[in-house]
Amino acid sequence: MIDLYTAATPNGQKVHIMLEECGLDYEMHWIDIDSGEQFAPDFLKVSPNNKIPALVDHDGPSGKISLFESGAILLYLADKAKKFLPTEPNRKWETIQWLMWQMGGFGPMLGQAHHFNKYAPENPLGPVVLPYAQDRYTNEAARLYRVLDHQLATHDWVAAEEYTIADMAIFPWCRLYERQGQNIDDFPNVKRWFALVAARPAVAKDMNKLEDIVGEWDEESWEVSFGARQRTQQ
Ligand SMILES: N[C@@H](CCC(=O)N[C@@H](CS)C(=O)NCC(=O)O)C(=O)O
Repeated sequence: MIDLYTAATPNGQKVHIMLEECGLDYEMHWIDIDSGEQFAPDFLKVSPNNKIPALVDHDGPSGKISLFESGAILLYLADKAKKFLPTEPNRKWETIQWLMWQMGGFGPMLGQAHHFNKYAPENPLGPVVLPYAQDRYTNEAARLYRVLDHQLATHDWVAAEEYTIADMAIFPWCRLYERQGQNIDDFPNVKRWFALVAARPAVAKDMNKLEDIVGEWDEESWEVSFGARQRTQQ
């Protein structure tokens, strides 16, 4: 049995999709990251970085195991289920390469684009800084979408000529393209691939579930996510 600690965000959604795709036995525990539940001592024991997703597998290969970081969790589940990570070495490493591209670039940069376009207070450091940050991350997000679009121009799936954990990691970030300052029509291959992934029953099931879980965002949520609460932790 697997306990998954998660929220309705792209990093959580990657793991929801993988668990559904693999048909593994799991229970979801929703962590309200807007109200600060990620700072609860019991959650920090599983996820010392105060972030979802985190997972506890009571039936791991060497007994109970607990993991944080969505990329590590996807690799763990692929290894456990023997699914969605090819075994042929070139295809396996190509998949891991695109997974790392998402973990190190596509996720963090799109996250910054989202932050400066939606959450940053007006001109926090002076009149020039906010537009600079918005441009910097919106442009970098567009560059990364172009890299993905180029890859998908000649491939049905992101890596290894099959549906893998790389697709699952990248897909949820593309849902929020508007908040990242992007127009999906600028990336027609991404658009085609997105529809292909979204049509999978496991993915559609998760997207329906997430629609019911959109939380309220207020000043306190901002403080929890970006303010003093983050700096006083640990
Ligand atoms: N690199 C981490 C990023 C996880 C992450 O940023 N989680 C966010 C939600 S998408 C979170 O839990 N934020 C709460 C906080 O920072 O306090 C992963 O891929 O698991």
